[in-house]
Amino acid sequence: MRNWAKLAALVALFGSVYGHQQHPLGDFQEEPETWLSKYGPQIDQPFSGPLAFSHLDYKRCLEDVSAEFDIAVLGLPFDTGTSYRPGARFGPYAIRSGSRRQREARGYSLAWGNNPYEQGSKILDCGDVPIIPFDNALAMDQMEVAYSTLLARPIASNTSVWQQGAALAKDGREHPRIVSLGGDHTIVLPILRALNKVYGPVSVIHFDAHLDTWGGYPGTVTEQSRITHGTFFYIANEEGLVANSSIHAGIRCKLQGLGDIENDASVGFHFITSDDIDDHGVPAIIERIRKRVGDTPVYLSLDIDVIDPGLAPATGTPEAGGWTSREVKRIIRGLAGLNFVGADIVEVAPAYDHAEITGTAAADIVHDFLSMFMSQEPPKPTSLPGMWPRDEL
Ligand SMILES: [Mn+2]
Repeated sequence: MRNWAKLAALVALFGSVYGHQQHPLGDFQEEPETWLSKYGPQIDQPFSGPLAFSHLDYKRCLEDVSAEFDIAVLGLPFDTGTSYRPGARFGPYAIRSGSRRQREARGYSLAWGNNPYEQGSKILDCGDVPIIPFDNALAMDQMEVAYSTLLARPIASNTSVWQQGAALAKDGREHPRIVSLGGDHTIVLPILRALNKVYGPVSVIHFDAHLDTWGGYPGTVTEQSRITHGTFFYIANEEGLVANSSIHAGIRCKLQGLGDIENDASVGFHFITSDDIDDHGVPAIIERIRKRVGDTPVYLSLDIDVIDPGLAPATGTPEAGGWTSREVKRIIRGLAGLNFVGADIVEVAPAYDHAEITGTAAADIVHDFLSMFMSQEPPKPTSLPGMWPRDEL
């Protein structure tokens, strides 16, 4: 055993002397190569980096008055106005997470024929409003103040793609536009209050399975408890914020009765049911919406539950029999050129998601909102080499 131990010690000694390259005395070892010199910038991959919408610049715009933008993406993580499943306070996180495969360098879509990030407008992720989750009255005020704060900022670009913006505003100047990431649908009330100060009453294009024009839920006896994700349009109408040229799209919820529809009309809405897409098709739905709102200032609010729960399960009040994401995307393309003053996507509650289905769909629709804001008219059918010619459709 002693001989074996000696042999092992000798092998170890030779290994330590001859196993490594020797440097002559006086030959200083070179500095190791840096990441930058060898591999270049520390890029964010789709699955890495800080979480901003589509890897946009992220600034805390509410406090950073130097932040410049024409279009702000703003999170409103509020979910204490929901009647069934809570959890939409995580919606802004889920939508940003779902957007990670989107970026400026790969923003061109065939369907739109444009890249919204390369149209000359500065789009910025302005972070989230720090909304109190313990006091809804306070939360409403925080959301209104935050939205008004960003609306009041000067626009960033000299050459705006939104030529009609200044003409719509009461003060005759162009204001930034905000794409809001909810949050439950209640967030639209403070948003409409803020928009009203700049534009007056606006028409609403409302994608949703539900009307959201109910006067109140049973037992809501205080003023604050009247304000919920199913009643905010009723309150908004009481306050004169909604123009009588508004329209719902995708309605299929159950009602208390036809009185709900009469009430809905009194709040200022016409409506398109989910079945209408089978009976009339996408082009007729687009035409109906465009005719209804005309050239008024328009706010677009999209509840993710307009999409079938099979394709967007993570939401507060799912309803079977909805539209597909593709159908909704086609309708949105047909709305380009209307006088949009803002848009939102709400009711994404990722705790109920599977494989990020809902977050991915919502992020894709936000990309459509940006393209819609950038386009003066719906995209024309294109004919590209290798593409199925349009006249054969
Ligand atoms: Mn809703």
